[in-house]
Amino acid sequence: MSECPTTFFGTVLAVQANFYDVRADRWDDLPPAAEPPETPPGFPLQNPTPFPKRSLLCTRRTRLKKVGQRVVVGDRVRVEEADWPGDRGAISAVLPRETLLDRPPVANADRLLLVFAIEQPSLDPNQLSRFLIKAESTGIPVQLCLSKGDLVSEAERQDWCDRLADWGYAPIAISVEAGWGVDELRTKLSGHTTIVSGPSGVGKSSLINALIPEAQLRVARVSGKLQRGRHTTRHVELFELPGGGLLADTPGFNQPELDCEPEALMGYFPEIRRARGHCQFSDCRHRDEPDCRVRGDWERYELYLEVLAEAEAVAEARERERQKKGSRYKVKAGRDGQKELEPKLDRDKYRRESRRQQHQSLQDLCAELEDAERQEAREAAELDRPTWG
Ligand SMILES: Nc1nc2c(ncn2[C@@H]2O[C@H](COP(=O)(O)OP(=O)(O)OP(=O)(O)O)[C@@H](O)[C@H]2O)c(=O)[nH]1
Ligand SMILES: [Mg+2]
Ligand SMILES: [Zn+2]
Repeated sequence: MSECPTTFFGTVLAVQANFYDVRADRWDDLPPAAEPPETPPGFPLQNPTPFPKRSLLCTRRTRLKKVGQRVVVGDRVRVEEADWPGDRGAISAVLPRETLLDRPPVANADRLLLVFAIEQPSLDPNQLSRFLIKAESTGIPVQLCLSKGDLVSEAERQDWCDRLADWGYAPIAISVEAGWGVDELRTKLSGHTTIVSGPSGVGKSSLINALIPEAQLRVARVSGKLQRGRHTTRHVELFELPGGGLLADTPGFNQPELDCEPEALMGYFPEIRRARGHCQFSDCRHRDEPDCRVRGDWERYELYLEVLAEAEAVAEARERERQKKGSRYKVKAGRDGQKELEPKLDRDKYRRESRRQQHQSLQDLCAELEDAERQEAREAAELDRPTWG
């Protein structure tokens, strides 16, 4: 197969240990190894793979490992030394990411599909709101889906849809069991890279199986008093939608951790985004500022105040920690005029210490400083990019 491309661009669909399943982006570049292997009549393939073959199992070049370049599901990558018959290739570069979700790690998603069951487990508006805030904080457009619609009356479904419309969302109600709503959702997701998320047991995997029968994801009965799922899904993988587009199932979780900045929070409420033009103050938190017109008569206003107070408490704690760290180090001018942090030393204690001890404690402090810097870099990186989950 000399005409096979040995270098191509593709998308990482799954990651298992140090192997990456990479799907080539363009079919027409690919080898005409299009014929399925001959099988004797009467012996159909057990698991027929689609032809022409389009994905390869790849490793990551050592150079990428050395510079700490991670490769995650959804990454667009360059593959070299593609060996099509041997099903091997090597990822040599990762293209810049459009988006990056942290937990689970997925790159380049442009849709978040938030699935909540109306019953089993019953829909908790507070929990849904927290998921929505978290989803909004990623900056990726959110589509809401109300699942297990067959378990309630049409009137109850409509009530939920109306209520969520007041919040600013346009949910799609579905029933995988009864088979309705799924087509509408398929049309919405076509051409997008979508992360399916939501609490455990709401039917995420069942929905993906309905959209993509080949996915054959495991589903499990919800159980116990809380009607929780069993966290059946444990790793992330992208599946191709028949009409184009990619879909990732994710493990369900029940309480998203909210760690957003207080001033960013209002941007995560459609109700506030809608009404912001009416508030005359540019830096208003819409709480007790006199004459604020955003404050008031919408359903989730109390929840907004509650989450705002939480976010402020987290921000204050973070600031206190930063100041504490700051007071342990002083800024001094380095040899090349650059500012450097130097640990402040307790003078009396310092004088009493032997040279060996001094050396030791400085080493400790340096290590501490390095740790603090690493932690700060981690925190900065975390704040810079969206996190989910
Ligand atoms: N009545 C009804 N049950 C459903 C529907 N969709 C899924 N279920 C059931 O809900 C249970 C949980 O479904 P899963 O698809 O495993 O849920 P999940 O969200 O993937 O759960 P985790 O992987 O734990 O996060 C299973 O017993 C499904 O059969 C539906 O439309 N109607
Ligand atoms: Mg699942
Ligand atoms: Zn205001």
